[in-house]
Amino acid sequence: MEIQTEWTPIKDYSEILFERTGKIAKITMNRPQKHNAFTPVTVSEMIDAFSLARDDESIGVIILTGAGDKAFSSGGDQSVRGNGGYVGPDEIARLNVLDLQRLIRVIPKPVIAMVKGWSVGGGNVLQLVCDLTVAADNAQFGQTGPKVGSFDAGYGSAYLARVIGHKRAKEVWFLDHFYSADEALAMGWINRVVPLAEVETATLEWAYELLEKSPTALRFIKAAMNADTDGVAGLQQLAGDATMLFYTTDEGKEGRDAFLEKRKPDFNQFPKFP
Ligand code: S0N
Repeated sequence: MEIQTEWTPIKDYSEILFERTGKIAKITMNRPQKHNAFTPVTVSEMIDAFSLARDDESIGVIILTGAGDKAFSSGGDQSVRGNGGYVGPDEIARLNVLDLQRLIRVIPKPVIAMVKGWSVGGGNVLQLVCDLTVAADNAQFGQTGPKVGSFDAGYGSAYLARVIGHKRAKEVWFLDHFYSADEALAMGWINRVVPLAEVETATLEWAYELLEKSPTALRFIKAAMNADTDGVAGLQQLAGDATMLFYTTDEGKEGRDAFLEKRKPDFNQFPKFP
């Protein structure tokens, strides 16, 4: 398989890059001078790009990464951390990365984290909530919350415990150590480790493989796993996908058409599968 690695810009932003190659979109946190630490602007730009990639029917897979070889992301930019959240040009303190985490979870397309270098703090939570993670052999993973007076007790902790187990998740958060890519792989924290020079090709290989699979099957598998971990919000996603499919059936359309035609619906014509 020939892997195409030429990227075409989709939209210009100030703190991220948003590009595509064929049916694959790539969102890159672009603040390498700070190891791709994110501000409220970086996050709102990522939310916009993810939303566009979600709505674009020609996009099948989304890659999230960081600019340069030194970092995926070092988390929230501590220099704009104010009282109650991170402060952007509008002077409002917010934790909009939580909205981004949920968006990555509910986007009904596979999201792959491509990690080079540091994956730390809220940045590491972003790789965690991606569906798959391909890491370079120079990647290092860790949480710093208790060291810098912060914590993510949502996906960052509770979901991490589901992924790597409670003992390991407590070790990660309580001690704030950093773990190599091989250690993270052994914990089931990430999916694959490759040499740094091959990380984009390896990520694209998986993206191309995913593009050959049934998008509806992938969508339901993602939603089902979220339903198991995300309570009613996860169930809502799975149920919404079922409704979407039902709307495409003649049985679903009969209900709508009968209402619009002011007649009684004839649901008897449809099979009652065992
Ligand atoms: C990643 C580390 C270990 C790399 O060390 P190294 O290689 O020695 O590089 P440095 O010299 O330290 O860094 C290079 C330059 O980049 C700046 N920089 C790095 N990270 C940040 C950052 N997060 N914010 C601002 N600047 C950063 C350095 O200052 C340096 O700049 P110069 O060259 O000018 O000195 C190391 O860099 C490190 O430990 N970084 C900090 C990691 C960290 O603590 N991140 C924040 C953790 N918290 C979050 O991510 C918040 C998550 C969040 O938003 C949230 C979500 C849910 C609920 C709550 C929260 C919340 O916490 O509020």
